[in-house]
Amino acid sequence: MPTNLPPDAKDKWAEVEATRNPREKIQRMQEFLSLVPQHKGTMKLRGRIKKKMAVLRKEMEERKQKRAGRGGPKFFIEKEGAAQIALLGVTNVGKSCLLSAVTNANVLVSAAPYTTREPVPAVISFEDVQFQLVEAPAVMEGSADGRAWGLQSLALARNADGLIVMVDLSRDPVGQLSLVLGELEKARVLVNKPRGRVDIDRRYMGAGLRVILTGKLLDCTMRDVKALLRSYRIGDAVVKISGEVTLDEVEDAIFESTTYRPAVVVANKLDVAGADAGLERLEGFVAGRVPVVAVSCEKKLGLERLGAVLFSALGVIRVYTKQPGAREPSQRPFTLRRGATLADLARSIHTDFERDFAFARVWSDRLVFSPQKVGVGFALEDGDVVEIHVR
Ligand SMILES: Nc1nc2c(ncn2[C@@H]2O[C@H](COP(=O)(O)OP(=O)(O)OP(=O)(O)O)[C@@H](O)[C@H]2O)c(=O)[nH]1
Ligand SMILES: [Mg+2]
Repeated sequence: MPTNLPPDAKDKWAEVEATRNPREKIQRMQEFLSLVPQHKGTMKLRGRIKKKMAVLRKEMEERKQKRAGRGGPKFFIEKEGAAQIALLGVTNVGKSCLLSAVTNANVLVSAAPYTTREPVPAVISFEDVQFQLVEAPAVMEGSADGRAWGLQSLALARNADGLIVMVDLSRDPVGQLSLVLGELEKARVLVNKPRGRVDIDRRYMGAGLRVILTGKLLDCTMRDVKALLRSYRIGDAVVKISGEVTLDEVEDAIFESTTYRPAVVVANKLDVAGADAGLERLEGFVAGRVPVVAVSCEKKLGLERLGAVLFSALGVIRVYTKQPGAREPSQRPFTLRRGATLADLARSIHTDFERDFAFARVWSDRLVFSPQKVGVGFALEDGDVVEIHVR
């Protein structure tokens, strides 16, 4: 639905974007809200701006606490391993129990609600790769509006490479999943690949406006897009549009971009009576949109499948490098994302490697001739053995 904002509201938003100081930014946002007409088309927008203001307020509070030496809550956990996975769910579904079952993290499992109040990082292994699993404090109704530590948990999800949403099969798993997905959506995190996406990268003054269209505009022309951006005084930016996108979606991206995070639903407490019926309802609701893994963390049932499902959902591939002339490849793989090329591999080994790259030899069962001599654009797959030759 179009927001049909009046020009003075759009001008005000340009002011918001230009303001760096958080206190002033909140003030400008408040002014912006007072200029937004109250109708159905602006309802979502108003909600989102209020959320943004809540995030800014929390961040200011956090900084104040840090200065006072009281530590304060953690929004980010430094990444380790092939990917960082945020473990989310309402309270008491067994998130800590999963950590204690599959990692060596020292966490408290308890029947009391809201036991975990700070993010807990841990390491989970699958074959020869390691992922970082971070238990987020419980998500609840209102998390995205700043209730309790909700904003931290959602920031964790936004910053992670993938998500596990855990539900308890003995207590309305569909309701729990909808609640968590709803809060994620309010925080602009989607678990299903959107049809298209818009990225607005604001640049310095005088840089000009460049719109790069690799997808398709569904209900408008390039001229409409530029006119819309200009009406918000966005004159210096690189705007990338891929997939299929509507003009409303471009307008949406002006306020905040949406992120997509691959997710796996872990359905816990399979051991409890009635869990089977819960699982059936859950699978009906999910309808194949994301993988569902049924487990019992307490009885250690079904957990052996988790690593492989995460590995495939995250699109991780392993590549083993070999020194020219060596007989065996390295034991420890480089981990990359599906679709990565030799250029990506070379870059992740060393920046010089990409510059000096001459050719590579790749060993794989999928190749007709193995080893095959290939160039820098060659698309790698899981299990490839690669020997890079430099100039
Ligand atoms: N029957 C059964 N109980 C479980 C299972 N996994 C966890 N529990 C119980 O569920 C309760 C909550 O477990 P936690 O792991 O602390 O839950 P959490 O999701 O980390 O909860 P908070 O951190 O408090 O939000 C505990 O009493 C666990 O013993 C399971 O597979 N089966
Ligand atoms: Mg916990």
